[in-house]
Amino acid sequence: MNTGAPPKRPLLDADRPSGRCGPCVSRRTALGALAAGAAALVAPGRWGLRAAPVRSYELVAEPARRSLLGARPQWWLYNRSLPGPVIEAREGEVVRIAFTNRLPEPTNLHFHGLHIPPQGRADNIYLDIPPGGRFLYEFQLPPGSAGLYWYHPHRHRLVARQMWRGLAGALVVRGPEDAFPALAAFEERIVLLRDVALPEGELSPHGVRDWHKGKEGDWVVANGGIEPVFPVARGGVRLRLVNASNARPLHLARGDGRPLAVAAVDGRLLPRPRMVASYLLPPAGRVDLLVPLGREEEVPLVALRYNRGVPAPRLRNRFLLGLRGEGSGPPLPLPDRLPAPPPPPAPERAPERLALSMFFINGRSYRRERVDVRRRLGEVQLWRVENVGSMDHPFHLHTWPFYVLGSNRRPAPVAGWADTVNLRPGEVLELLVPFVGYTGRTVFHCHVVEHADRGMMGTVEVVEG
Ligand SMILES: [Cu+2]
Repeated sequence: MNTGAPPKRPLLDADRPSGRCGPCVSRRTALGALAAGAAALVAPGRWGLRAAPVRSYELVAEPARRSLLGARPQWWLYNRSLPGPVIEAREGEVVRIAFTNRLPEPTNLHFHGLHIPPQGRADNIYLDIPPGGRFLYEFQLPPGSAGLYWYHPHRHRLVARQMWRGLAGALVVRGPEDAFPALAAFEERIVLLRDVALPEGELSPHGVRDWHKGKEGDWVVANGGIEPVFPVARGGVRLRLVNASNARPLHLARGDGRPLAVAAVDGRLLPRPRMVASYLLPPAGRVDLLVPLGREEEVPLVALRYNRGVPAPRLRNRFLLGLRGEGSGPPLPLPDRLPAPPPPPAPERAPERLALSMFFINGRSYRRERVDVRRRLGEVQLWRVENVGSMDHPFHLHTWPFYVLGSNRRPAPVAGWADTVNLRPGEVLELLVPFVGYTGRTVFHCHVVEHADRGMMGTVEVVEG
């Protein structure tokens, strides 16, 4: 059983994520090692692979100036890029990320949505990588994990400010589903969306009310640009969107009034494209849209108004991005079915009830040393999550994707696999959570990251059965 224990091999200075860099490898040497790593093989994995190829990346979190909306604000970025670079690997491969913190405060990485160990060198949110520190992340992508994910900081109490300053990037896992012909025919475009506010040319600092409501901006940036238009050469595009906003849900629709074809939620395919008039993409959520396009056809993607229960700054750009057909053939047909992962088996125990309200889950504020939910490896559990507060709270569980069964509200969210679901005030959601694959401790929380930083988070621990 893989419990996420770190591999027993010398790795940069990763065992000592401290600012004091004793046997620190120089940047040049590290880069050389990474280049060599691209062809390296690791020991046999838990899936009986004889050897797994390694995908190596280097990520540096650091302050950087970058132009936007006529200003040149100071951001905190990965590799000085807005958004951070796309991390891409295949199921079964090992992802190795040499991470350096050049921020003036501690940070770490969370791999949002990935089913990988919640400890060791994988999705370990308890790491505290100080200024000047380095860490080598390393994890193997399990079978069935193909999909769209993203990475961002998860150092408790510092997440909201670090994300607001720009730290986020997409992560895509390739798998057999990507070769499914009716899907593979579509061109792919990964777009990370987030809102910003640049009063006086700099990112606005968090104010008291921002911690209460969650911080929102008045512009939405798409892959670092305002209202980009993407050419589509193949007769259609699989538009893969990440909402990397701190708090703003994006109420997506086509600007031409036609329905959206939703092919995947949180990176996981649906059994067939679902046609909807609009789609609410909560903070941290992902959605794959299929957009067939004829030659010279243009499809705008817009954000409709949405009331999440608190006053929000009005968006200055309702137009988020455009798609322009530049292919020579006719628009692609929508697939009539997709290779969706099957639902989990029925639950084994009485439901776990979680009540969400401002800064609390079940009336308690987060404490790192307290375990709120303890489960045995292999159990499938029904979670009944209720929003007893007065504003929307998007709920996220690390490590174990869940299956949305239903809601007491209409329209109900798309039933199926997810890792982040929005709850309206008064809404009760039923989720099936299979605690499979890994033991260990991690968190569930509201993904209005200001709320999580202020304690709206709990701990789940999965122990050997
Ligand atoms: Cu919240």
